[in-house]
Amino acid sequence: MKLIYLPLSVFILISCITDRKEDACFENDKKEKTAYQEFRIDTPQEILRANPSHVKFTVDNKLKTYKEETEDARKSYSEAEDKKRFKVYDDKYAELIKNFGNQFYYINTEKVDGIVYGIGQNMFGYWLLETKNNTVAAYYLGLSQFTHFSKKQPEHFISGNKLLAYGSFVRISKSWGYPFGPQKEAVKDRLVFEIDLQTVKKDSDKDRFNDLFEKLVLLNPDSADTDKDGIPDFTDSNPLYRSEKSKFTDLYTLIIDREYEQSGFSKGSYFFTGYFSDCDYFHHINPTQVKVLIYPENKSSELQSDYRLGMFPEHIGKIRKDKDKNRFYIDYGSGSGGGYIEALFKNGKWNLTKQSTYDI
Ligand SMILES: [Ca+2]
Ligand SMILES: [Ca+2]
Repeated sequence: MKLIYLPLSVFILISCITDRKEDACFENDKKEKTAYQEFRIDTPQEILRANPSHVKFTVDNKLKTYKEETEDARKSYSEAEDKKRFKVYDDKYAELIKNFGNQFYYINTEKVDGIVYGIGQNMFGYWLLETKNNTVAAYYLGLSQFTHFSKKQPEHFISGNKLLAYGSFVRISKSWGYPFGPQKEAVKDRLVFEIDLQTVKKDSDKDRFNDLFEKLVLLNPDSADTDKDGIPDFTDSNPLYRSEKSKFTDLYTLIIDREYEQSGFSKGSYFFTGYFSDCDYFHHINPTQVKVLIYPENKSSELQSDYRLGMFPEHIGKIRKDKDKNRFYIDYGSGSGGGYIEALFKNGKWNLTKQSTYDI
């Protein structure tokens, strides 16, 4: 009897896995709802409670509020004034631009004992940057989009193991405002932040992503190769999942590469774009034009809410089959609009056509 049961149970197990993959990757005939979900907005108390213990803050009434800051930023300048402003920026941050390119927006810089320090901002929040001769390092400060660093910053911001910065705590008042990301409002203003750099610089697995960053994005801070595919987290374009080659994995890879091949911003060790997907083919992509962080839908609640709100500008849907067995459709949507991608598989290659059907 056992001889009969064994192959049968194996068969059932395999067919279950296949079905799950089918369901997660392909649209079925029942019309599914994939509408955008508005996330719950954190309360001011929750934001203050979420402040990590390595960050202390005090109030200095001489500093500007977030509202004053953003009003200043909205001021318009003449072409000549703009040119001058860009030149001042390029000159001030020349050393950082040389080493980190345009993957960060630079906020402050200072040279101490031959080391050029900087503060940079990207989609994750704020980073401490260091360049000394030919070695460069960037450390995520553990302060994310809930913190706004002001335009005016202390002239000397590095002192021993402390980093000083001026700013506010903010909350996201609306999840996506195109093209500037989430809209924000102040929770607590005129703050002097004092950040403990010993915590910030901790990199347990010595893979050049500090522990605070790895915890934020759910990489393993104790393994230099989270997905165990032989490519270290730091250089892996898809560090949460091992890359595989298959017809539909190649399709998702191509969709994302196409989206980013023209983007000068996407080149850099600290630049990522994020996606939620339950599709196994999607998980194992191997993009060459941008680095990706992909999470199954049920991981959403494990992510810090500000990260979740700021980091996932696009949605790429499941695959829809056509009567023509070589033709497929995939819906996409972002803060600026959406539509579908028509994918034709011919002579072992994918041909994509993108059709926009709505703008926001
Ligand atoms: Ca690390
Ligand atoms: Ca890896």
